[in-house]
Amino acid sequence: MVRLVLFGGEATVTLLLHLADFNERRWAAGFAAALPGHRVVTRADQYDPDEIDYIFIWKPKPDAFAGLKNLKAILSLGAGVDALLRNPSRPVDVPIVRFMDEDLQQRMSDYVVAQVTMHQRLITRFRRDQQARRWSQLYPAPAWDASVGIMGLGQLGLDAIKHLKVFGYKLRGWSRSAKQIEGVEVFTGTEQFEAFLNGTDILVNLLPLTPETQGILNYETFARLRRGGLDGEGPVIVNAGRGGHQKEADIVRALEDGTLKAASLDVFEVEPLPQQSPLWAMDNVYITPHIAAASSERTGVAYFSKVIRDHAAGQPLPNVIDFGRGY
Ligand code: NDP
Ligand code: OXD
Repeated sequence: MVRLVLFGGEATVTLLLHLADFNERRWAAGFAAALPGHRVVTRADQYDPDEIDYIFIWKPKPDAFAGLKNLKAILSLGAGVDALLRNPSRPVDVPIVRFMDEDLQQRMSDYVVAQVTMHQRLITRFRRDQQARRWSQLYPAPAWDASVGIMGLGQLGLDAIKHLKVFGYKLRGWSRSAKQIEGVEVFTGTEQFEAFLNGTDILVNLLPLTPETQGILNYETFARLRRGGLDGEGPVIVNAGRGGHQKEADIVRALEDGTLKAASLDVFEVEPLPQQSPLWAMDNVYITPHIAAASSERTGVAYFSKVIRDHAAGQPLPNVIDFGRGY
């Protein structure tokens, strides 16, 4: 049995799982196997809230943290922590560790590459032709004529850039702090946002949801994108950040009046996307149900078991959220 030293004495730690939309029992079994000698409980089990050292969480209920007075860290199954930061019962001084690994990056880059190549190859146009049984030859311009703008140059944005580069796209990126990325034209902060948009045909959102980025995918933003790119099939947006980034009424309006030519949306203001949403029926909208990049059970258990073991042995926590920045 592994025995861990916790704050000077030997102790067994207790991990509580609080997961929605994921198989809580299976993750718990994974953690129990990876943390021998420690206690792993789910919300369905009997436990004393005072004994919970760590909570592993996704889609927290409003009272998720009620009674958890001795928490040492909040472990987020998601890379995005906006829902955790908004949770009314969250103890505000307990550090949040978010998930991030190569597997998650690769999944997101798979999604981004699939959407970007689909739009650059004018699939929306050829689908319209197919529906009309129309044989209309148009040869899509090569990748280097298409300008892809990535909002958010963090763990996911940088990985997407790495993968898109291979295809030859003209790449630009936008972030809060200045950066130099080889082969990418980088824009910084609100003052350079318009210039970033002006040269973008395919706008990919990989920002975290914060008060500053809420609603950033709005009509004004769309109207600033480059017109006429992608053989007249641009501009296009791809949103894999959060639904709170997009104003869906603005997306519908922009698609209807031609300000946008197409949209790939993985996230929505309300999830599941309500039946009455007009987005469902628009043929230039490509909907996926928040599946762009799921956290892997295998690598997630390995990652957080190590976080717990290391932290219990006195090591610092990795990937801790900066409460001031909100991500
Ligand atoms: P990171 O924290 O690594 O990177 C965030 C990036 O956004 C940074 O480059 C940061 O700038 C930039 N940024 C933040 N605020 C602003 C701002 N106000 N203006 C300009 N740039 C800003 O995040 P990740 O790449 O790991 O993840 C991004 C998001 O992807 C997550 O928060 C989550 O919401 C979403 N996601 C979605 C998934 C899905 O399945 N749809 C799966 C996983 C994540 P700087 O570099 O200067 O700090
Ligand atoms: C995440 C997500 O934040 O899946 O990891 O949305």
